[in-house]
Amino acid sequence: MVKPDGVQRGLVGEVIGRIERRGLKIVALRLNTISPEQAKKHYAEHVQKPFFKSLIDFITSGPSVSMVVEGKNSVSVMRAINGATNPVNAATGSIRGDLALDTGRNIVHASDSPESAVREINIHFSDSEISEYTRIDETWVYE
Ligand code: IDP
Ligand code: MG
Repeated sequence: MVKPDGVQRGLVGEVIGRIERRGLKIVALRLNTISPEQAKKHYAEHVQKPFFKSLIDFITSGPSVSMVVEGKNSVSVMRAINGATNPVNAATGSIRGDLALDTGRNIVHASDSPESAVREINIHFSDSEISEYTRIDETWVYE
């Protein structure tokens, strides 16, 4: 997900470009303002945290871009593309390490496990919105 700060800062293309160039395949994509209900489900694991309310207010404050991406080791690769949660600790070369300074404005979200991915995809997409296709470069990306 490109969070509202990424959309406002004009970084949608930058984020999507990094994902595409890495070789991951975008199979679903939408720009919209997510509802508080969706946001609370999405961040349910953080309901007890002191930053929960500000996180929900922020993530629902304007349009964000939700995506489903597929590929070999896609969860760990996506997390590395994004970088550490706190941009101070995010590696240079990652989205957060190159483009962000504050934990509460860290531009992107990515699921932290295949199980979380399934759960989160179901919050944001219906099955019919997810496309199955072969990318023309797959034989050059995968051995
Ligand atoms: P992640 O996005 O790297 O998976 P999580 O720990 O799952 O990080 O936290 C979800 C989001 O909540 C973070 O991306 C960040 O925007 C926000 N967040 C996490 N910890 C803090 C904090 O201590 N203060 C403010 N916001 C936080
Ligand atoms: Mg998380």
